[in-house]
Order: sequence, then C-alpha cells, then structure tokens
Amino acid sequence: MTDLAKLHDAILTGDVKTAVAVTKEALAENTDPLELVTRYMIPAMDEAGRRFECEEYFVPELLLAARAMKGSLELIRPLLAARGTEPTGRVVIGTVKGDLHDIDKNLVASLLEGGGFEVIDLGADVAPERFVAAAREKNADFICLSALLTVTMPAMRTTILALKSAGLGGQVRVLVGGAPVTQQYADEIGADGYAPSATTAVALARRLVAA
Ligand code: B1M
Repeated sequence: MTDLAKLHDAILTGDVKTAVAVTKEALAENTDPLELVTRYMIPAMDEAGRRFECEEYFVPELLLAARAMKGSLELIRPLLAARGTEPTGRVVIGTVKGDLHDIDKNLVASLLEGGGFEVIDLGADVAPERFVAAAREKNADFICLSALLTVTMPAMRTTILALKSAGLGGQVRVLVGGAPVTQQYADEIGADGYAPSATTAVALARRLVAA
C-alpha cells in the first residue's frame, strides 16, 4: 500500500521524481485520482503558499512545488477527463490577464471535461479580447475565468465588460473562481456564477445547463 503522505511531501519539497513515482504507484493500486488531488496535492500547495507568506519559501521553491504538482497532474488529468460521457455544453476557460497561475484552472478544465463538457482551454494570462474571440468562434455556452491574485481580479470585470460590449452578454454565461474570488465579488462584477472549487464549478455549470 503506497504511503500517500510521500506525495504531499514530494510536492511540498519540489521533488518531481518522487511525486510522479508515488502517483504512478497509487494509481496502479486504483486509488481515486480526485482523492490524490484533494487530500494530498492541494494541501501541499497550500502549505507551500503558507511558507511563502511567512518567508520560509521564495519564488524558486514555489516554482519547484508547482513543477512537482504538474508532474503528478499530467498522470491524473486524463483520468479525470475520461470520466465524462455525453457532451453537456461548451466551455471556454482561462486564467485572466496578468495572472500566470494555471494549476487550479487546469484542474477545473479537467473536471469539466470529466463532467461531460467540451472544454477550450486558452491557458494563462489571457486578454479579454481573446476570451471574446474564442467565445464567438466556438459558440461557447460558458466562459470560466480564473484568478489567483488579488491584483488580477479586476481583469474579470474587464473581461465581462468586453463580452457585453461585443454583444455576447446574453449569449454566454460567465462563471468565475480562484482562491481570492468570492460570491460577493462575482455579484459585484456581474458574473453569472461563482464556484470555490473544481467540483463545485462542474455542479454549477450542470445546474445552469439544466435550468
Ligand atoms: Co503564486 N501566489 N505568485 N505562484 N502561488 C499565490 C496565489 C499566493 C496566495 C501565495 C501566498 O502569498 N500565500 C499569492 C497571492 C496573494 C494574493 O494576491 N492574494 C501568490 C503570489 C503573491 C505570487 C507572485 C506575485 C509571487 C512573486 O512573484 N512575488 C507571482 C505572480 C505571478 C503572476 O501570476 N503574474 C506568483 C507566482 C507563482 C508561481 C509561478 C511560482 C507558481 C504558479 C505556477 C503555476 O500555476 N503554473 C505559484 C504558486 C504555485 C502559488 C501557490 C503556492 C499555489 C497555487 C496553486 O496552484 N494551488 C499559491 C498559494 C496557495 O494557493 N495556497 C500562490 C493549487 C490549486 C489547485 O488550489 O486555488 O484551491 P486552489 O484551486 C481551486 C480554486 O482556486 C478553484 O478551483 C481550483 C481547483 O479546485 N478555481 C476555480 C480556480 N479557478 C477557478 C475558475 C472557476 C471555478 C473555480 O471558474 C468557474
């Protein structure tokens, strides 16, 4: 039986080799991939963030932790995405302009895929015009905006305004999320929905499709 605490510690210390090896082992033992993410990997990133805040970690350590997390996620993403069956709707997703954090957004994208949505992932640091162009070109049902920095949250409002001035306001629904984002902020900027996590994002999108 794999010692999953090793996965947490490998991510926290940026040991990509061990993180990948433990993930492989755990998956071979049929451990639920979502459990690996929520119980071991996200808490490791949270601890890296806490250490960064109290200056025990600096940007290089965060980068190493992120690299280890991504190494494991590469193995997990296809499994999460493969859970889906019938296409439920089309989603354009991206991290807003100025923000390079993409691990969280990648998880949301994978679970949406797993939830049966077709996902067009624009990556990180996405300008409002790119969201507008993709929404139009792909005839999207939803735009999902992610922000992990307080200073990039206003780019969500800018993106919503850009969609409205392009005449897409009533056609495509905008859902927002990311660690500093709240329901109150979503309401303030006129988003159609807010989800605090990848799983709740899927539930929200499904609810809106059903409604
Ligand atoms: Co940065 N960083 N970072 N960082 N980083 C944070 C976010 C921070 C909280 C760390 C801290 O101080 N404790 C802090 C932000 C403070 C703030 O503004 N409130 C911070 C900072 C300050 C910075 C820099 C400014 C540091 C610097 O350079 N001085 C810099 C900014 C660069 C930029 O973007 N322009 C920076 C850089 C980086 C790295 C590049 C080193 C790296 C990112 C690598 C990458 O993503 N490729 C990094 C990392 C790794 C972090 C932490 C440690 C981890 C982030 C992460 O991946 N978490 C982070 C601290 C933390 O989060 N505890 C931190 C894992 C993720 C799965 O967690 O957010 O729970 P979580 O994900 C959820 C939700 O967010 C939600 O679903 C996800 C999955 O369940 N969600 C959505 C997200 N998007 C959604 C969209 C939706 C719905 C739900 O749409 C509907």
